[in-house]
Amino acid sequence: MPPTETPPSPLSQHAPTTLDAWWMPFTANRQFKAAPRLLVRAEGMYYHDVDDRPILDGAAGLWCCNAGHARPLIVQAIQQQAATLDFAPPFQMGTPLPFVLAQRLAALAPGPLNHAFFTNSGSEAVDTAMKIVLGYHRLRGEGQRTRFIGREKAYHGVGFGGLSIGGLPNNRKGFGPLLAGSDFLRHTLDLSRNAFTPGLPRHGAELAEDLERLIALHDASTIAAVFVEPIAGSAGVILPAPGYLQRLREICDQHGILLVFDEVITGFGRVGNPFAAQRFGVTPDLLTMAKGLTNGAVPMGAVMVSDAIHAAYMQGPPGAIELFHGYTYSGHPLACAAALAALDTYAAEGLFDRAIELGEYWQTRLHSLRGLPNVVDIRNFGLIGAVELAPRKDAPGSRGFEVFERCFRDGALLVRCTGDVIALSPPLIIDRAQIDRIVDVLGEMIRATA
Ligand code: PXG
Repeated sequence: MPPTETPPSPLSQHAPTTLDAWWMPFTANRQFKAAPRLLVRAEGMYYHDVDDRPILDGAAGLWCCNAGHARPLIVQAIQQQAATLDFAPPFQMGTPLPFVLAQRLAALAPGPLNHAFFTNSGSEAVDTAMKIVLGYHRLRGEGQRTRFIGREKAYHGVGFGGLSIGGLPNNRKGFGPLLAGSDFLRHTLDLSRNAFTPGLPRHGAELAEDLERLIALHDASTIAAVFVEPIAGSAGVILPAPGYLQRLREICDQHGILLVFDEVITGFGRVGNPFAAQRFGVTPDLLTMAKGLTNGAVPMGAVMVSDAIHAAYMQGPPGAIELFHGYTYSGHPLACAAALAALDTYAAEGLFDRAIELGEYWQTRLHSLRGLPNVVDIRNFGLIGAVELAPRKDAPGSRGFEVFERCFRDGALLVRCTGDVIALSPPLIIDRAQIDRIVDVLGEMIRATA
């Protein structure tokens, strides 16, 4: 066989003969299988589909691949680790890499967030954080603090914990009463006052006072923690007004309530700085992460925990297990190797600065789509963007989906659609010409979609 330049397509080895057996997640299975969109390889800013068309990645996969695809350090680290130590038990045994990674993350995370608990996903990170919070209050003699406060339109994954504090009706409605006692802050999306504002919205900092309403209703002594995404991603990019997160922090402090930032999307440079906590200057008590932690290359999540919370657990008889919680794959060697190489890549290429360096250009170009048919709002912060389209009467979501589909099919561009919002989160290695391309294609496809 003659040598080939491009690696063999996985499809040539494993071409599916039927698409029926895989029940795909968060997907219209029958619609997808009738006209599949299959990606078979990726490099840098581009995917390649089954026809080997390069597809510009405007979504970092699914908010994951912040350094782009097939990055050499990460590929090598995974390959070497797989050949050196594939797996070892993390319960009452250890391997070196999770210790190294936890230390690196402690240095990267804000202030006192110096301890990492490893999971395999964002959902598991959120559920883990909820359990750590409950145990912490119990250890301090405040075991009556069992109530969680989430926020309307929030996404905290699909475990029963994260669902219980999540605020997306479609995700919740099929699954019964969920965890008792959760309540919700109002969301901060307000097109009537903030539509087309470049960057953070001007109005809405006062929505943080909604926490006072919930405290008045439930009494602070019953509330364990407030969970928020600094920027909500899945709901279609919802930004906080300046001062909103600061005010949540103040109110939590006044009442002994823990504040948890879910940074599964905002972490690892998406808004400049390693975490949104640093960009916004607000330090939570716990911080959840996943996705960009390994650049999406191996599943992994983590919860960063403050010194005070960790210290509350590290007492009693030294032989006692401090937290009855963990996953077979907590701190998996391959995931840790990928994460360390991802952190090295981010550092070597200054990727945590990119969202700030490119932020203004991104903002100007995105807002040039204002005035196109059906565009009712454009939102941006860091290297996140959203173009909101008016829903069709009686078919909400169909216009957004059609634009997404057209971008892929006719524009060779991957975007994310969530309802009628087109969400954008390109790899941080993107250049200006590629930003232009995203905006041009998206504009063309919005025009082509009635
Ligand atoms: N928290 C947040 C803030 C997330 O965005 C999760 C938790 C759950 O992570 P896992 O790894 O369990 O999926 C997420 C996930 C979208 C989209 O449409 C976003 C996510 C997942 C799927 C779709 O933007 N985020």
